Amino acid sequence: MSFADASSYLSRDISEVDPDIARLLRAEGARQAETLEMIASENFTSRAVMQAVGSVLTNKYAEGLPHRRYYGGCEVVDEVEELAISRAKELFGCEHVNVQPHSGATANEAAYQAVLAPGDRVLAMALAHGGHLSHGLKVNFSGRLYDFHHYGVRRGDCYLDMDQVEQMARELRPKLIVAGASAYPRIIDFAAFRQIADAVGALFMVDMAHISGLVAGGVHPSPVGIADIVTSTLHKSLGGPRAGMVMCREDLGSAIDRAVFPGLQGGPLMHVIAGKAVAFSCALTEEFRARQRQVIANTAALANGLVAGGVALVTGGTDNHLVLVDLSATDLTGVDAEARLDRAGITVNKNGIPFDERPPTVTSGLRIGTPALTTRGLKEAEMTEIAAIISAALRPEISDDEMSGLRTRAQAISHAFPLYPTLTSGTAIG
Ligand code: DSN
Repeated sequence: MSFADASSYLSRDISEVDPDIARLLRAEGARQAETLEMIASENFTSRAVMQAVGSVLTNKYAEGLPHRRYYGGCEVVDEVEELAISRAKELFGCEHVNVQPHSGATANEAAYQAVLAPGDRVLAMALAHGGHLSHGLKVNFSGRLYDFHHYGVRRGDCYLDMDQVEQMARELRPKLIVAGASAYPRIIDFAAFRQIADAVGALFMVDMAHISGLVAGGVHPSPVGIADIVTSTLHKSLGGPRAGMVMCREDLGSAIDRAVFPGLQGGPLMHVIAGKAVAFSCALTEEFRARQRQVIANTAALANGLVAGGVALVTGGTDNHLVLVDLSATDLTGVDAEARLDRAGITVNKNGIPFDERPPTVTSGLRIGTPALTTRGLKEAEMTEIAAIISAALRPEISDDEMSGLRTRAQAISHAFPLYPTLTSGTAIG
């Protein structure tokens, strides 16, 4: 192959090399821009993060830790990972952090592997009450390897049942207690969990994936310094690249590092670690903290508007970045409601609610979050209008004409807040 051929192979634009994928990137960019993205675990990351993730670092192998690698040529990526580590420590105030986990589930796997042996007993929140599959679902690695037991929320008000947590902890004497949720609209009292863990001699871990942006922004109590181990993703409320991380006490650091590599992963994704460093640096700014305050204000406005529109919410409201709509008293299922909002131009996900009588593939709930739209610049007034659109879309009788009127209203909002106006190709580079 001549140099000219190599240069052409390396430099051609994706639209030339792979028009199919190029078309789909443009289509997804348009979909994200044209609709109102309200999946509570999603966000819009910055062009700067996407530039790091789309960078030459994707070419580099760097198994090991900074200055202790199994490959040559790591002097630059060592600096990248050191920056990610020092910024994460500054942002969350943790003693030790491993920034290599590819995902939140892998971060949790590393945490378990560091402190548990297969068969050890763990107490965590039930998925059906808002927990996460990597917190011991039977078909997940966690439920297959470890002896998970689950606490939930109270039947009356659907707040976390700390009496049940304490009672189960005293009966079961778990080695580890896990707090953290993917569909819980209220503040989690980490100090109360710590007291229970101490009373029964358990380690305490928090998976703060959903709320890590709120924690970084100072609008949700931090579990760092309370829990022995804190795991997170980067791409939810924190707004970084799709990835995970583990923070812990200094004395657990080497066990966590060994669990990540060589325990679970091979080469770290250095391009994504660069994206994490960029995201941490953005999260250290006042602009980011103001945005997290706006997330809370926006979710409160959304909740108030939905309740005013006759929509029932699990716990009656929210303290954080999401609401959980309770459809159990209506004929609508979660599946129907998700489809209706899709037609109205609003993207959400069906979600089980506590004590749901419908199966997880159907559900009686919707989870609706505000981080992505807050990043896009929407404020309380738009949230009130969105709540009105959602309330109307969920009414028992709605005609096609009315639905298309709702879609026009949703589109008016999305057009007023352009997303990535300079990224028409759907990519950050070129
Ligand atoms: N699937 C994510 C969520 O939507 O909450 C959690 O991994």
